Amino acid sequence: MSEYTAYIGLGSNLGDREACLAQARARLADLPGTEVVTASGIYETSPVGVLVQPDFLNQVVEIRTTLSPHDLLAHLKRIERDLGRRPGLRWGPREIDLDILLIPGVEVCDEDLCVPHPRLAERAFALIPLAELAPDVRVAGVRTAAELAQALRRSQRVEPINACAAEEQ
Ligand code: GSY
Repeated sequence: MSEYTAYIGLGSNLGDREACLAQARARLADLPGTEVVTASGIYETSPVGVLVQPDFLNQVVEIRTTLSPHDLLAHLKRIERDLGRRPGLRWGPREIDLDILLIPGVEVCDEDLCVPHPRLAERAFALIPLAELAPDVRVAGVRTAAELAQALRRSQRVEPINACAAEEQ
């Protein structure tokens, strides 16, 4: 497959959250045919979905890859398992969550994978870091990541904890 850009959402709210994100970034960089281009800052965010659970750390990573979207998904699921994630409550706490948020120019939806992520346009914890990397990327057809992030900024707590995370890459 020819190389394309994908934006991956990272989230952790169990264990050493920063270490989980760092290990996930390292594992993404090791995937076949894949390069980590850049990473957003890390944000502490209030949980969405199941509200009574620890706060998350969230980040978005931009990659270039030749893996097909379904192969990429399979690798992400393996990394989640390797970093300790076990099946549990659907929207409950987890060491690591890796989602394909967006692949510019690509729409896929089947029983295994939907890209763009179906709840991206309502999730400040994903949109704010995405807008840091790609403010002009179109998320829901007509609106950009920056516009959607701005609209949600006050409704969900999303606070930067580490403005220098991108420099580690
Ligand atoms: O879909 C990602 C897992 N997740 C998160 C998350 O990463 N951050 C916040 N703030 N809330 C969440 N709820 C779920 S489920």
